[in-house]
Amino acid sequence: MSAPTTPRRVIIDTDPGLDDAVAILYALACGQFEVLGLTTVAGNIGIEASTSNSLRLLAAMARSDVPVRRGAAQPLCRAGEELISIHGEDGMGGLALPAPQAEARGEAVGWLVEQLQSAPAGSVDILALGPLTNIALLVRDHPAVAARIGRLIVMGGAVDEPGNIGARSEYNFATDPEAAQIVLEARLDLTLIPLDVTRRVRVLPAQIASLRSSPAGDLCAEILALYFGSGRASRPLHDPCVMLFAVEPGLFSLDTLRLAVDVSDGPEAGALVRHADGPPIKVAMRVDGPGAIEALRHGLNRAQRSSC
Ligand SMILES: [Ca+2]
Repeated sequence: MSAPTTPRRVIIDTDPGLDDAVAILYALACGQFEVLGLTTVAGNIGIEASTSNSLRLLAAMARSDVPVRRGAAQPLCRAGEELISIHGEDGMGGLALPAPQAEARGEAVGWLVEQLQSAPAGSVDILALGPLTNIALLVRDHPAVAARIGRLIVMGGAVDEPGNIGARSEYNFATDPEAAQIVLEARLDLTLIPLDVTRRVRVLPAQIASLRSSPAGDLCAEILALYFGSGRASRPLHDPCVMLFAVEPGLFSLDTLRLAVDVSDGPEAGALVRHADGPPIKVAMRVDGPGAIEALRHGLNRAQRSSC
């Protein structure tokens, strides 16, 4: 185990989304993170629903003390798409969540600047679970502040694995290819968590019941039941892999790859391509899938065991 001994200060950039929700629940429950706030981005659903879902999820966990800041409503240069069929009309598969107990105040990028400037350089990590629009705006408009990010762990892209939007393109990067390009070229302490590993962290229906021993685990089990829909033998946990890498990096194996992002207008926009002139990027290419599911279960259930 290589878990940090003190909670790591993190900001979660997110577009919930069912697998975002599992990732956020884990982050709140596992005791390894001090979650400074959630910044929202248009992705699985539009920015208002993404923000509302974040607030409702925090309300369900009695964690409305965690601030939510509304982020980018559109990709940097492209028309946004409403792909609500992925996670149901509200982006959460119709999950029953309480009304928000707080409001989203201010906007995401300005708040990120405040947080990063007021903390020691390198002491705040960003866990990015959606299109990279907010992070690209931070890099583009405030590069010196972006350089103060500790670790930036990003779910996105597909290297050797087929895409989930196009034959080679993954959803988060395909939604805003230019943002992905800006972030990959920013020379930050970036680790990429692509489909090559997230498709191998799969939960089975028979495992859902084992999550039910804490409030976070109960809600996670409800979410996963919706995520399965009907008749699927297993489901990949894309976004939770970001949190699991942050806590248990030993579950993953990294390669350093030189990569570029396809920013054409073609059907593979957003696809990652190996490119000799591309920036060197740390990429998780292999994972202990069953170990990752066990780490998820352990983290979700921690709150019950320690009564915190
Ligand atoms: Ca997401």
